[in-house]
Amino acid sequence: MKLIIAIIQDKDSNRLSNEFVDSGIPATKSSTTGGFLRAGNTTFIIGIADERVDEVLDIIRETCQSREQFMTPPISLDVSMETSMPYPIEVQVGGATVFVMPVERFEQF
Ligand code: 2BA
Repeated sequence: MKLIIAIIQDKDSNRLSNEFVDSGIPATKSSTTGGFLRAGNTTFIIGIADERVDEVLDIIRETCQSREQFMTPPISLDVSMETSMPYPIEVQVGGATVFVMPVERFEQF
């Protein structure tokens, strides 16, 4: 068995939930926040048999799009105490960031 943790964009989360339900893939969905953009994203936790891992990864790959996003860094004061005006920077946010981990033991009571 493997534990899959997939961090995806909020915009793709409903479609991905529906795909998992249709395919009989059990998943837990959690609202999370990206450390860099500090914007909401969605994390799925999926416990799945080894032989279905590729199926799960294929669904994630097909459902989650990569997008460009703009972020404005916070206003900062430089050493001369002058404010430097922040300007938006473009960031490519991936379709999904996925971790696949071995599960030592799985119990449901
Ligand atoms: P955020 O941390 O909000 O990052 C959003 C996007 O900003 C990232 O997209 C990346 O393109 C860019 N980015 C992140 N850190 C950066 C930095 N120090 N300098 C410049 N650009 C930076 P993704 O790489 O596709 O990541 C999307 C989200 O997946 C991340 O949101 C974070 O929540 C999660 N993530 C990505 N890599 C991770 C990791 N190694 N461990 C845990 N979570 C991760």
